[in-house]
Amino acid sequence: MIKVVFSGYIAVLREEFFYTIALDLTAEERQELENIRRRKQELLADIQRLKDEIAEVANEIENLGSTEERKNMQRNKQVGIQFLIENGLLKNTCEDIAQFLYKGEGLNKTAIGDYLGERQDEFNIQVLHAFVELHEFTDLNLVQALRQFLWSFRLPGEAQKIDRMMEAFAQRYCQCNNGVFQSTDTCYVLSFAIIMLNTSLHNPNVKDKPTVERFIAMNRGINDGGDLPEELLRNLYESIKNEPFKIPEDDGNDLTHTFFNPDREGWLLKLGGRVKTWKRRWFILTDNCLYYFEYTTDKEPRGIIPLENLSIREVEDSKKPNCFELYIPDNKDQVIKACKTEADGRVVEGNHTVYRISAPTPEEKEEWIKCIKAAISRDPFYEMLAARKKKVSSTKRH
Ligand code: 4IP
Repeated sequence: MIKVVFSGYIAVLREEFFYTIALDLTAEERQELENIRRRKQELLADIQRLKDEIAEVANEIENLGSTEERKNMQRNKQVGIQFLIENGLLKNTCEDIAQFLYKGEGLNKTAIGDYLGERQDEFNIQVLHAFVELHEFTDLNLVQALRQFLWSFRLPGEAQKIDRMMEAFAQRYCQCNNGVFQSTDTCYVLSFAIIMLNTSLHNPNVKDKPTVERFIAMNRGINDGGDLPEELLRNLYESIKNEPFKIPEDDGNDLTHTFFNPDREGWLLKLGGRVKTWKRRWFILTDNCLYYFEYTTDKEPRGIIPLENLSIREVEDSKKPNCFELYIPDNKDQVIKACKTEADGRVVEGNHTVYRISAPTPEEKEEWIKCIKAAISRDPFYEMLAARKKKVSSTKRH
């Protein structure tokens, strides 16, 4: 009978009741009573813990307000630097500010990136350099150094800021690892080749995953015209393949999306300019140009189409499926600026008012259109990168 009463959860909490009857209990029952008391204490402690947690969460919800407010709050921590300085909590020297940002405790990494990318005055530049110098890259390979660097803040979206920060990174890397690269430009260009490789390998939207051989081929001649050691490139490739970059505070705009590499290659059919014959050609899209070759192994292209000022559209063709066209907007008869190789080897201007192209499958047509559009859209960052690529690879395909 006592057992029945004791077994109920409510009864556990009625201590006084147990107390009054405890005197009449057997040793065994007393032991059981003891156990129940202990459980009661545990339950009460649990209840209190839950209450505290609920109160804490409720408090947080109340303070947070909307997501927008929360973002603003985080951003305001950037303005907080001024506040800390004014109140004597932070010294107004570039070293101290850099140290504060580098430690980054509780700071929003987007705000750190924006602050560091800013070029308001000489002082900001010094902060950026002091910040980069706090990173130790000695004996790290380029991927390891990039992992460390890209984790310490969020790369800003603006081209000029990206350029400034990556330039500072490349300088620091070369300073810590003398002799690995011929110039900081090589380090800069390879850093982006790696960031783009990360996108190609880990962004599920990129179907055509580059092999290590392709990565090596894409980086031919970038060491001031010479090649980097193949083993170095293989190691960098493997490292990225095995582990993607970890980017702070993902708001859906991480590196795998930001640096979508539009470069692409594959077989397509192309319609002739004056004489309308379809030819199967190997196309390579790179550096804002479309190159086509007769064979994949050819050194010289049969034709080069600079994409500047061109647009792309889908078209129906009565003879070939999956067609698209490159054309000059608002124009009917003007010939597209391009060059081609004649049968006798002479390089002449092309004769196309449009380039009509047919892809093997609807999916490939979509991919080509997407990549060509990305290459055409004038992204100032790609222009800067293309300019550096030209600088470091004077022997690359002409
Ligand atoms: C050729 O036809 C090829 O289609 C060429 O393509 C093309 O040059 C020529 O265009 C066209 O006449 P035939 O080989 O049947 O003579 P490719 O150079 O890929 O071989 P494009 O400018 O498309 O390269 P026109 O414009 O030269 O006629």
